[in-house]
Amino acid sequence: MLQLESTQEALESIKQKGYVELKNIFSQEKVEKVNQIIESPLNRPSINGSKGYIRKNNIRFLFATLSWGREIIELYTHPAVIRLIDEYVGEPVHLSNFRIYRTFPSRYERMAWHVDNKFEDYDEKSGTFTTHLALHDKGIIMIMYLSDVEDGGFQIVEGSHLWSFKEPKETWDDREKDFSDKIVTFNNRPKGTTIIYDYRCVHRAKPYQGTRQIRTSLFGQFSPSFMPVGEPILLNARDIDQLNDLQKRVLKVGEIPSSENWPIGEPGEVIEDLGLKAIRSLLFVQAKKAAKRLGIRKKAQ
Ligand SMILES: O=C(O)CCC(=O)C(=O)O
Ligand SMILES: [Fe+2]
Repeated sequence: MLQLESTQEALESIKQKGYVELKNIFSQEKVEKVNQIIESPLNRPSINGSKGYIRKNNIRFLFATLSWGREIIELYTHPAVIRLIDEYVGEPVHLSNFRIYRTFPSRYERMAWHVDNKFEDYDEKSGTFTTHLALHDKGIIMIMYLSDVEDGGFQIVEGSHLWSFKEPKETWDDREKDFSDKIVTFNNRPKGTTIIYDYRCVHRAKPYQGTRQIRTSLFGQFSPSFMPVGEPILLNARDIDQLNDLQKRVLKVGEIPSSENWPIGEPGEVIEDLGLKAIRSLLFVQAKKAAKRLGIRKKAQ
C-alpha cells in the first residue's frame, strides 16, 4: 500500500519527470484474479450478444471494462492512488477514459508518439469520434501491466509535460530526433508494474514485432472537473451497492457520459478472427432457415 512518505516522493517525481513508476501497489492475488476474470472474454469477440473483446488493428479491448468484477473497479479506485492523483491535479478527479487491452506484436501497426490531454465526442449519425486537445490543465493517466512485459512496453519522454502543451499538437513522430535522448522505456517489467504520468507527456507503446509475446494492460485517464464526463461506465448491479463515496465520485455515478466507449471496431475485424467459425455459423443459419421453409424442421416459437 502506498504510504504518505512515498506519496510525497511520487508527487515530486510526477512534477519533475512527468511520471512515477509504482511497484506492488496491488497484491499479486488481485492482479491474478483480474487476469482470471478477463481471460475468456479476451478470447472471444463481442458479436451478436456474446460479450468479449472489441478488436482494433493488433489490439483487443475488453468490452464493458468495469462490469466484469469488483477487482477491476478496485484497480481503478485504489484510495492511495486516487489521493495521489487528486493532489497532483489539485482537485477531485473522475475516470474519463479507460480500457483493458491485449496487444499482439505486429510488423505493420505502430502507435505514434502522442499526448493524452484530450477528450472525445461521439457522433451517432456518422459513427465517428472527434478528438479535442485540452492544453492547459493537469490530468493523469495510469497504465498497469497485467502481464509480464519484455518488449513492446510503455515509453515516455521525460519532462515533456513541461513543454508539449505549448503547441496544439497531438502526435509528435515528426519531432522524435529532438527528444530521443529523453526517452524512458518500461520493458522487462513484471505484471503489476504501474506507471502514473501527467497526460501531457509525449509517450507511446514501443513498437515490437517478431516475438510471440502478448501484452495485457489496464489504462485509465483521470481528469479534473473542467474535462467532460467522458466514456459511459457500465457496471454490474452485483457491484453497485458496495461502492463507497470515493468510488462513486471517481466512477461518476449519476452523471451523463459525454462520449461513447472507445474504440468501436470494424465488424470485419472480428469476423476475420472467427475465421472458419464465421462461415460455419453462416451456413448453419442458412441451412436452418431452408429446413424450416421446406417443412423439414419445425418453426421455432
Ligand atoms: O499501452 C501503452 O503503452 C500506451 C497506451 C497509450 O498511450 C494510449 O492508449 O493512449
Ligand atoms: Fe496515450
